[in-house]
Amino acid sequence: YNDPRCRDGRSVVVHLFNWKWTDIAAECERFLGPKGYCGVQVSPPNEHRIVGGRPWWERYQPVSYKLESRSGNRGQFIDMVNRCNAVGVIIYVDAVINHMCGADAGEGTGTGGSYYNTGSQDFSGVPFSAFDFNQCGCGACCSGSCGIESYNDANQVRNCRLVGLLDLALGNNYVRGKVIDYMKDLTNIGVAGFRVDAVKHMWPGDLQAIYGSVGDVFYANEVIDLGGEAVGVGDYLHLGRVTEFRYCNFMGQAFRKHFPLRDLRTFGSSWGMMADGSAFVFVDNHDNQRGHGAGGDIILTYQESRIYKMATAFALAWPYGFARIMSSYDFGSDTDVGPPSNGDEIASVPINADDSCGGGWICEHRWRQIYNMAAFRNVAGGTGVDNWWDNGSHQIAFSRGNRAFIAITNEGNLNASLQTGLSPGNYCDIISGNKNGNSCSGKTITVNGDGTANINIGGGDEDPMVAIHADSKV
Ligand code: LM2
Ligand code: CA
Repeated sequence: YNDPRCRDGRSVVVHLFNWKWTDIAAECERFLGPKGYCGVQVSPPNEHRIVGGRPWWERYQPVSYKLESRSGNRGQFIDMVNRCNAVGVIIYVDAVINHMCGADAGEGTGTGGSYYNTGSQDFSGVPFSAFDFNQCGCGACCSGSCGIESYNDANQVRNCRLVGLLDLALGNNYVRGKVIDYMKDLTNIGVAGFRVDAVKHMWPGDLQAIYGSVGDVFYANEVIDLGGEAVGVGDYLHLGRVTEFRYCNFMGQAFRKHFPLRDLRTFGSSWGMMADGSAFVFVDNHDNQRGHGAGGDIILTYQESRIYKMATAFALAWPYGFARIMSSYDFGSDTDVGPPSNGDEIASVPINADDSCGGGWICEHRWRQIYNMAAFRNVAGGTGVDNWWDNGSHQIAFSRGNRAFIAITNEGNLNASLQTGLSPGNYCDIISGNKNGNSCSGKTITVNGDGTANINIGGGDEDPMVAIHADSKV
């Protein structure tokens, strides 16, 4: 369950949040495959509620398990999986299995035309009926309101309604069977794993039974745990990787200078985070980048691009956890707004000549400082941290064995002769440029016979860091 199943030494996945299947297929072929990304986390592919104004979060309100969503239909989904797999890029599905749509939805039809009625709790496209949900009352959900009133009460967290969403009775064999069929349909199509939504709100035993039947694929269990609640990440570590939300907070604190970068020397499980082999890590996700979920103002996003690039560079250079990059669309300050669209149809992602995206799509995964660091992580492979250096404050540098080296300053100019661990030669700095054959469009860094190099970074630079690796030699 913990093995991400990346192909050919790849190591970083991208969340193409709310992209259409046809665009993801093209992106695998034209960019993700060539740049060495491992895979894509896609938005929930199942039929969902249509909410007026089309907020992004309608995707988290399932109506059936038909593969008919705002991102496209079943045929388009299958074509995407096949085309991505063919270029070595795997697909993870965001599986929303804790609940169906909000109790407030009433009567209607979903994106695949299936009828639902939340009064009678009928979802004809599955079908589910009232027997299949945790009902209000101390038989299942014992909170007065039927919602989760206390996160100190594990029964409420698992059996009551998360933000009013009708809560599936996953202990019921019929319900489990429908969820298993859905997930197996996806693995049969060629999906390599799942980001499982709202895992904190499901019983570990139910998930164990479901995963046991779905089979041995990758699972990234989403559990928001910043401490102090009845349910935590520890309850799920036997079920695959688990999201490490503390990591987002630490990255925000570090690059906002709440503590010196020097302290990151020991960054890892000794900081109260889970073990390396369990962690699913990211600087931000689709919730906390817009103030949903946990984290608040400490979270770094594309909106503060300079320190976001710095934090992402560190995250991808540092050997802890399996890493996911967020790929956003611009939401300004509207935390509900859905993806760029032409009416109900999600807009295609236009690609500019400089590799960036237009049309309101941010495409962090196409920022050179980010995609080149994904390659850095591939090249570093399983090597450890060596040659740590710091100035006692906000300047750090380290190598990954003899494979890769990075230096970052978050305060003042960095001018020092540092041990890179690399073999002698000229290297292209992949932060400021790209290597093309034997030339480099950015800075060139010379590693001397003894492995040292003169590192000079302006503290006020837009990208106050340099990174080189075995494959960036020119
Ligand atoms: C998740 N992880 O555990 C997702 O990452 C998160 O994005 C989902 O919430 C949540 N769990 C449920 O799958 C989002 C969003 C909520 C939104 C729900 C359902 O953050 O704001 O709730 O999706 O669409 C919305 C309304 C809320 C309403 C609810 C039910 O914001 O006010 O509650 O729908 O209609 C009455
Ligand atoms: Ca539940």
